[in-house]
Amino acid sequence: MKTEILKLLKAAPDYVSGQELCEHLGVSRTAVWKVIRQLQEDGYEIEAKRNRGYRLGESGDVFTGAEISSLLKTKWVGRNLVFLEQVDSTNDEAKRQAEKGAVDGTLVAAAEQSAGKGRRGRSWVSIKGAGVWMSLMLRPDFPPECASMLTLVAAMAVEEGIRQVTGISGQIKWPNDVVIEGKKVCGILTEMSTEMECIHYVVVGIGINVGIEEFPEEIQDMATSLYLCTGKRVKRAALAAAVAEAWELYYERFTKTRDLRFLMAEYNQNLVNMGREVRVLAPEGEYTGISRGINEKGELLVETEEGLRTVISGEVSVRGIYGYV
Ligand code: BT5
Repeated sequence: MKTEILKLLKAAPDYVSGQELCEHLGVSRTAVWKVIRQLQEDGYEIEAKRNRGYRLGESGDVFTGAEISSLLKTKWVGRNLVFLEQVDSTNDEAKRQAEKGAVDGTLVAAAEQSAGKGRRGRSWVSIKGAGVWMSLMLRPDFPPECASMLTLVAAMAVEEGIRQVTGISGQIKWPNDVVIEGKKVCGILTEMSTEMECIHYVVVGIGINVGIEEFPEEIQDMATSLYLCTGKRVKRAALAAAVAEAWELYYERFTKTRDLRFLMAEYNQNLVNMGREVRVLAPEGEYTGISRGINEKGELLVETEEGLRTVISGEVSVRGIYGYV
């Protein structure tokens, strides 16, 4: 009901009468009033005027399930939305939801993570109220070897979402970072549960630094936020909704071919190290070469003195010669 009332208030050019809301939703005036109070507590400015009704004012950065839902224009992604003020990790919560039988496309978002995760046991700084910390849970019918490509699909969706909301173009640092001005603004963590060569479910976790003003010293040189880049306050719910929409479009195309042919050119245009010398840190050793972009399987092609090498995501990191990018 909260989302419904929010949608009605947003759609109205002026006041919406209490009566109208009651009739539309088939509930009492007291029930409507209670929801209005909750919305005000969430941070919405709602003016209540006798004989006229309710009017929504200019609201700040409200990040709640109802706000995200009221903005979502997707067909199936995020239609089941789990929003939490605080959680250990949205990826872990998405897995718990999956185990409980949640539907394909479930979106888990939180205002704060107490144990945000990066790859290989690394931690992810997830300051309260300052980022989009969210995970998509999917139940695809393609084989497990296709799942690593989802990280690349997500990076493109994030880049698209950021562009729509801020007007700024980010770049992609293969395989799982989105960067702006050479610094990491978003990290992606894809995890999956498989059952006999089939995917039981996949969780694609997305962390976008939105309002962070200062990072811990260890990552200060490599991390940035949309606020630090633009000097403007970005609304997290609008960004989350834009990323989910872009994700749905890209993902539906991906599932048709199960490869990245449709996205390769666009992806390579956005690749931060394209045509530049990179350092590949692989478990078997380190080597350098020129980044030549991804192939249709999402692998990175690196031209070395011994010839073209194919880098598979997972265990490797790719760095610039002099630093992170
Ligand atoms: C990642 O790992 O970049 C994946 C991050 C995924 C985070 C999302 S948030 C929602 C969902 N729930 C989770 O628990 N996780 C996902 P990796 O490539 O391993 O990078 C991790 C490294 O990035 C750390 O070791 C730090 O050096 C750096 N780092 C940590 N927090 C950061 C931040 N907020 N911004 C930029 N860099 C950060």
